[in-house]
Amino acid sequence: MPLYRSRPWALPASAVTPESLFMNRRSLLQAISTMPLLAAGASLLAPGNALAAGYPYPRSSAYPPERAETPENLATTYNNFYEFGTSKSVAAAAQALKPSPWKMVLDGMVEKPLTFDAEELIARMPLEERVYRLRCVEAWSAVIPWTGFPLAALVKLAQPTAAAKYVRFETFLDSSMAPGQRQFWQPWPYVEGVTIAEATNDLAFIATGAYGKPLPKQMGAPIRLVLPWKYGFKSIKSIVKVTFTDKRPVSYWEQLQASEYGFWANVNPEVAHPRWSQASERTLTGERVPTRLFNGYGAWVADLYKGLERERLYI
Ligand SMILES: Nc1nc2c(c(=O)[nH]1)N[C@H]1C(S)=C(S)[C@@H](COP(=O)(O)O)O[C@H]1N2
Ligand SMILES: [Mo]
Repeated sequence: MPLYRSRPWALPASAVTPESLFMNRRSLLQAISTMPLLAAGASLLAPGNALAAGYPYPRSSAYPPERAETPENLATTYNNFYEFGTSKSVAAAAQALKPSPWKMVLDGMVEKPLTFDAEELIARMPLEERVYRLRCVEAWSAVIPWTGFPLAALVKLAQPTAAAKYVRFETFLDSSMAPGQRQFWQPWPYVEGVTIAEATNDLAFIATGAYGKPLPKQMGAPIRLVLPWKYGFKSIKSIVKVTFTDKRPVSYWEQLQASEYGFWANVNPEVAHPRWSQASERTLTGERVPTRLFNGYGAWVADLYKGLERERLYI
């Protein structure tokens, strides 16, 4: 036993990490951290600024709205956002939401889980404007100009493995910010899900803005889903987590009342909700208009459901 051991922190020159190794480790760290998601220059922006960059974005003509756009003052004052209360007048309460910074996780059956801020993601995605009809299961409807990017682009970024069959989305969980989440009998956080085929359909959209501006808090800032052929509850707001999985996600509403709110929830005027007809809808400007199969988007999505006729596709 030596009387004197060299101090372990006094490293010999040979133990100093060679530059090449250091560089490798750094690129590895970059690969597993958020760096690849940063668009050039995005890191120089103060938090929050990137969310507002570049508006307004070019409007796509591929999705004709066919109905008059809902005035902004109506679409931003008549909302469902149960995290902030069960009334339609949640806009004021929702101002407690803090959309920046906004940490997000992409995980589950993917090549490599990713963590990033919503701003980094948005700065990297191909933003465009799309005017979509929105049909709530409660039989009211709106026509909203969203800004965002195809959900397919997020799926591509995630690189799901062949085993993944569904995409599961989760809203934030923070009852200090969202008083609705103090209702312990409700199954928080809000969860939604779609199949990979639905997620990669052209219509499936991730919205980061509305009415030519970043999303107002009550519409699900800073990032939400928009699935215009499904009842509105599928269009989950304020997403913090996207998980690829082989298990069909059970949504917030399905947990509360599976007989009334199922996994598929495709709009169909001929399949009544257990408690009311779905034949027509009331627009936010007060007109009564007929409801259409797939909310009028059958040309895009009807093929998704071939061979699935035995499923409860319209609840
Ligand atoms: N996290 C979360 N997402 C949600 C909801 C909600 O309560 N919480 N409500 C849903 C319902 S029922 C509808 S109709 C739409 C309403 O979107 P809007 O308020 O932007 O029109 O958001 C959906 N997304
Ligand atoms: Mo809804």
